[in-house]
Order: sequence, then C-alpha cells, then structure tokens
Amino acid sequence: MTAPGPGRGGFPQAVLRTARAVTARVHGDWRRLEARLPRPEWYPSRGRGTWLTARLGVALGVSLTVCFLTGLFSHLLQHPPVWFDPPAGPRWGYAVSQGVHVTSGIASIPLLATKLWSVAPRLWHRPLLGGPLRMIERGSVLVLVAASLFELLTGLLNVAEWYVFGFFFPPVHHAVAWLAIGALVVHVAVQLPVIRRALGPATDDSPATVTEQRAEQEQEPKQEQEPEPAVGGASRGLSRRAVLALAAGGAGTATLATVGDKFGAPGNPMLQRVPALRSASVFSQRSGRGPQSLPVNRTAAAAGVADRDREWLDRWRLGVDGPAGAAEISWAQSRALPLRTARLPIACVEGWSVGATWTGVRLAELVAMVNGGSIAGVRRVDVRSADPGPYGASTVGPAVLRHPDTLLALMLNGEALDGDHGFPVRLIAPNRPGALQTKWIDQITVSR
Ligand SMILES: Nc1nc2c(c(=O)[nH]1)N[C@H]1C(S)=C(S)[C@@H](COP(=O)(O)O)O[C@H]1N2
Ligand SMILES: [Mo]
Repeated sequence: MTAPGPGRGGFPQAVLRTARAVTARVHGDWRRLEARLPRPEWYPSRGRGTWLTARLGVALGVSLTVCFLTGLFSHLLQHPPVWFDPPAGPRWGYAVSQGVHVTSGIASIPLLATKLWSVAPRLWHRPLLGGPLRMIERGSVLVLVAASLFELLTGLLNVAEWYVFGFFFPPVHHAVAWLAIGALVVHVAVQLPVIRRALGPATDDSPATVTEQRAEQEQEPKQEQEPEPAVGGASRGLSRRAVLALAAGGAGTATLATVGDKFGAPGNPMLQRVPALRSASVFSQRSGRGPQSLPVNRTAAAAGVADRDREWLDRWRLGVDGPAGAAEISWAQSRALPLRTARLPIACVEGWSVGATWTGVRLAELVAMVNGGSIAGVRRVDVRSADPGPYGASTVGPAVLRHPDTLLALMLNGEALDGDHGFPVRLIAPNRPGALQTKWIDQITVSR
C-alpha cells in the first residue's frame, strides 16, 4: 500500500491537483450561490421596461451632462490651469453656472434612483458574470453607477456642509466626474439601438418591436416582459407612465425645495416677484443668514481672526509687494484712496448666491503702486490672509485684475465689513467662485 504522500507524482503535479481542486470548489460554491441569488422574474412590476428606462435615461443624460459641463466650468475658474485666464464676466456668470450645477445634480438624484429601480432585474440576468465581453459590459455599467452615485452623494454632502468624507473634495469630485461622463458615453453608445427603438414611433406592441424583443430575449433569456399587459393582466404595480410621473415629481420637488438660495438676497427682485419660491425652498437655508444679510461659511472665530478692535486696527497694515516696490497701507490710508462701489454676488460652490453692494479700492490701483504705475505685464496677484484654512489665500489673473469692479472691499452695503465678512478688507470680483473671494486680506504679492 502506498501512502498518498505529497511526494507522489512530484511537486508540480501536487500543485496542479490542488489548483484543480480549489477551482472546482470555487466553481461549485459559485454555482450554488448563483442558484440562490434573485432572478429577474422576481421583479414583477409592470412599470419596468425599456419604454420607461429609455425616457428616464434621456432625462438623466441631460441633467448629468448639464451638471458635468457646469462642474467643469466651476473647476476651471476655481483651479485654473496655466493656459487659462479666468474671464471677469459676466459678473453673475459663476453664480448662475454654479446654481445650475447644484440644481441639476440634486434633480438627478430622484431620476437616478428611479432609473436604477427600472433596471434592477437586469442585475440578476444569468449568467451573472459570463464571458469576458459580458464582464466588460457589466463592468462598465458598474463604473457608471458607482461613479454617478459617488458624485451625487459627495456633492450633496458638500452642499449640506457635512464633510464626512475624509478627502479634499474638489480634486476627487472632479476626477470621478470624468470617470462618470466617460462611462456614460460608453453606456449610451452601447445602448443606442435599444434607446432608439424604445423612443421611436413604433409602439412596444407593434410587430417589429416584438420581433426585436424576441431577438433581445434570445441574447438575454431572462429579459423582463416588455409590453404593458392588457387591463386585468397579472402583473402588479404602477404603470410605466405613473412611474415616469413619479420620477419627474421627485426631481421637481427636490428642485423646488432647494432652488430658493440660487436667487440671491431677500431683496432680489426675482424673489420679490416670486416670494412663494423662498418659502417653498425649505432646504435652502443659506439665503440671507449671517450678518449684513449675507451668509457666512467660515466665521472670523473659525479662521482665528476674531477680536479685532480699535488698537489692533491702528497697528494693522496691508502689505503690497511687487516687482517695482513695496507699500504698507494703514486702515486710514486705505479709506483715503479713490473708492469705487459695485454690485456683485458672493456665489458659493454650494450653489447659493447673494448679491451685495461693495465699496472699496480697485485692486489694480494697489497693484499699480508696486508695478511702476500700471498693471502692464502683471501675470498674477496673490492675496493672502492670516486664515490658515484652504481658502485663506487666492490668485487673481490678468482678466479679473483689469476689471474695474475687482475690489479690495472695505464696505458692504454701506457699512464697514463685519468681522465674519472679512474685516478690515476682502477681495470681491465679478464672475469669481465664492471660495476665491478671500476675506481678511493682509498681504498682496504682484508677479510679472
Ligand atoms: N480667508 C478666507 N476667505 C474666504 C473663505 C475662507 O475660508 N477664508 N471662504 C470663502 C468662501 S468658501 C465663500 S463662499 C465666501 C463667503 O463669503 P461671506 O462669508 O462673506 O459670505 O468667502 C470666501 N472667503
Ligand atoms: Mo464657498
């Protein structure tokens, strides 16, 4: 009798045998697991089918594309690459674009939820994994769903200022947006024939469509039954039109509940015309909160620049450094410079925006002091505050610098700036993300 020791047949054979045993075991386990997982026919709702999915897909495709483009615009303005000089107009440009970005993102959430519901049975089509092609196709849908959910969720959390994610939001939200839009393009390309058929003039019950469905069902044997059953049919749930109406209602409600803060201060003429909008927007908390009727994201206390009294102000100097000199400007001196008043919004990345009347010194005026009397040849102006946070400093490019309403603001709505709004001076410029409207500035550096 020979003992079945490890030495029998040599080492390579032993490895092969073990590998085969493991593979068979895994395969068997997988088959048993697959047999117990849900099947498409466990989802009997008669609302489901390509008619509904395609229509939800079109709505979602539009809202996500709008969201992507406005997001790209926002990213370009907030983190301009070296080749891009952010334009200074239109002055409400960023406010409108970011309002549309956040609104389209929020409206996408109920649309995406309904669309996932409408295709849920497809998740369980057999084979679950299949060959390499099927794995790639299903993998691309997985990327699309995961990236879209990630974008909508992180965006929503950011708007709600609930920073539970442990990463710096802008670069990650931007990178995953490309992943989502790339997967969306692939998805639309792959599904185009189905989409065209579902949206086309032929109804689901027309002979042509039935034939095509049969072809589809042959590819994927567990395809859900497409035609809406006759009245008194066996399947349950809402009709496809009812589900579509529900999704539209959800998107509309979410929009209405949050859109109010995109229309500026309580004094905004737009809101005076539609006062109901503000009261309907129960989740748009930001409008008008804070001192001087302007919301505050980061308070002076949070930035470590509170308790600025008279003595502090007497000692305070605004440092200006440039290629042709340097200056130190006291509070009294700054108020003696030519002042200019402009109506400009603070437009936060969170989507809210509030217009206000700002009075201050033109940034170009200060830059000229240390650049030989003009702003000629200036490539960038860096403004800095004592705030160590991520928005404690920002850079102004040539186009914004040239704009006459780009100000170092000393006053807001006719009063000295409140401590929370950047006392003694802050930057305010047209078409500029709120995050770059730096408060509590004490240093300006001019570079050619
Ligand atoms: N120094 C400094 N300036 C800052 C910030 C900051 O955190 N630190 N936050 C910015 C952001 S995100 C916005 S939206 C605006 C808001 O200005 P407000 O607080 O005056 O409304 O200030 C900007 N200026
Ligand atoms: Mo902001």
